[in-house]
Amino acid sequence: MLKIYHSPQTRGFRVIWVCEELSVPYEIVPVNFAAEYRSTPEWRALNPVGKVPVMADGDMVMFESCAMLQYVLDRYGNGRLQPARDDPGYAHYLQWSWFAEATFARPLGEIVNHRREFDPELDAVVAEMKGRATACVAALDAAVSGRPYLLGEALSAVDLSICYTMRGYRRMVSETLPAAVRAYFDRVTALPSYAAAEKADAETAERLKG
Ligand SMILES: N[C@@H](CCC(=O)N[C@@H](CS)C(=O)NCC(=O)O)C(=O)O
Repeated sequence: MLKIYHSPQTRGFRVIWVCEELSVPYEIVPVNFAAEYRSTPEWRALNPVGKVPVMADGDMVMFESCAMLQYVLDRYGNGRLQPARDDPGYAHYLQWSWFAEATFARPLGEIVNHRREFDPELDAVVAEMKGRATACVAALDAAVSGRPYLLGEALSAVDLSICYTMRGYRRMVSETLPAAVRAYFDRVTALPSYAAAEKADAETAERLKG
């Protein structure tokens, strides 16, 4: 069974959500997010840069959340939640898959990193990062205008990945979203798999407390 090494409220949520949507069985291994634990040789053996999440499938161990999504889709998805390679939507599937982490999540991650290192925070740095994230939301707003999902009529894994990042945007930058992206976010997070992933996330938090 897939093992997802996960700390609550972090990117492992993406993998849990996709497993829930595909009904792929998985087990969560709760991970203490404290920097001290993430710098131990034990954790670095699983994630050499000391971040979360990690996913294992038998002897295969990997880090990078969006790569995990692709692995789960390719290995267990039976063609669900992604267009076929010869589908005209495949190029945009790739584009938004990378965008979710490399472009949209990046400025949000920089805000978190900056706040961890600088007290008081430098307002100009945070404002710059918020501006970059907001430009991503504007791009998404245009992309989902007049269509239910990023690729058109069909839900795909990019919607889950992008909406995970959007949660961080709403928490860190603004709860208010432009109209089309707001409707899109509400639509995707109304999936039963989202509630199931939230439940799994909350249970992970409980297990770490106990
Ligand atoms: N690109 C990586 C980013 C991983 C990442 O930054 N994870 C955060 C939690 S969501 C983390 O571990 N942050 C701790 C740190 O950077 O020190 C991925 O998608 O897996």
